[in-house]
Order: sequence, then C-alpha cells, then structure tokens
Amino acid sequence: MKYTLPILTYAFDALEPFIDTQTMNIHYSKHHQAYVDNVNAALSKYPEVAEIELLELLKDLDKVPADIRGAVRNNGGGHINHTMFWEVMAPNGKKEPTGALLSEIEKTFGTLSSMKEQFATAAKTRFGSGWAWLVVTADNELKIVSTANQDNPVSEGLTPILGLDVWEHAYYLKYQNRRPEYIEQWWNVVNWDVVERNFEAAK
Ligand code: MN3
Repeated sequence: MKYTLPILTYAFDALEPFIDTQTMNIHYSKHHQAYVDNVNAALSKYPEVAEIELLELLKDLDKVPADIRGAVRNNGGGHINHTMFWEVMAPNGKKEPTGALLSEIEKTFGTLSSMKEQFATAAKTRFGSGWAWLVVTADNELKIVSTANQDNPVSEGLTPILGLDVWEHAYYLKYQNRRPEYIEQWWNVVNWDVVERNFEAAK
C-alpha cells in the first residue's frame, strides 16, 4: 500500500452550502479511495516502477509498462488530481489572490473576473468527465486548460496550480445537470493561499 488518502483538513460539511456534505463524503471516501486502491494494485505488479513517484510517472507515461499504463494514468491521475482538489478548497480560505499571482493574472487575462470567466468556460465546455485547470507553462506563463477523464496537465508539460473537478460525481447530488451553477458557486470555497503557494512553487 504505497499511496493512501490524504488527510482532509476540514470536515465533510465544512464547505456547505456550496459543496454539500454527502457529495464530499462519497467523493473523498469512495471515489478518491478507489483511485488510491486501483493505482496501488496496478503498481504492485512492478515494484521497480512503484519506486518512482507518481507525479514523475504522469510526466512521462512511457516509463510505465504498457499493461498498467492506462490504470496508472486514470487512477494515479485520479489520486493526484483529487489531492490537489481538496487542498485548493477551504471553508475560510483566502477569498481573492493578491501579490505576484494577482499581477500575473492581470497581465495574462486582464482582470481576475476575466480569468474566472475563461476558467468557467473551460469547465463548462469539457464534454463528459474531466477537469479545468489554471496552469503554469514551461515558459512561466499562466494558462487555462481542461483535460479529459483523470488526465493531469503534467503529462503535457504544464504545472497545475488550481484544478476543478467537473465529473458529475463532484456535483450531481446537489446541482444535478446544472454544472455552470456548481462552477460559479465553487469560487466561494477556493483557498487562494494555497493557489498562491502552488504558483510560487511552479515558477
Ligand atoms: Mn472526482
């Protein structure tokens, strides 16, 4: 058992009313746990590959034997993606970016609200299951991208600093088919302290 669920620093009901208790509970205890269990099971077949950090494997999936590559991509990605997702949310986090990150957002997108709008568009238009991301490129620039399934931007040479899960399991119990409303409400629980820290680490 190499990988385990990360410790949640807040209770399942802490993000109410924006993210409901039941969704948090099932999402963390069932969905994320399944990604952890499945990536551990896949990697157990290749102890020498299991020695390599998951993030390094996702950066270069060719390092992963073909018969477990899909399992590592999907479940390893699921583990890494959800770990970031829990971290970038908090009940009483910093509500807006400031400092270097805000400057960079304004330089790239004009305004914070224009960045949020572009991010929301990426999240809304991701067909089926996937994620929207704010990433830092290899040229140290901010960019908004979306990925399918549990793909992580590191596989494309990008460093994510903020990620939003738009799989239906992330919002359906509360928002049903209203993904745009979920996206809009989600900004209320984003913890910009952590996004700023991710930005500093990515540069
Ligand atoms: Mn999810």
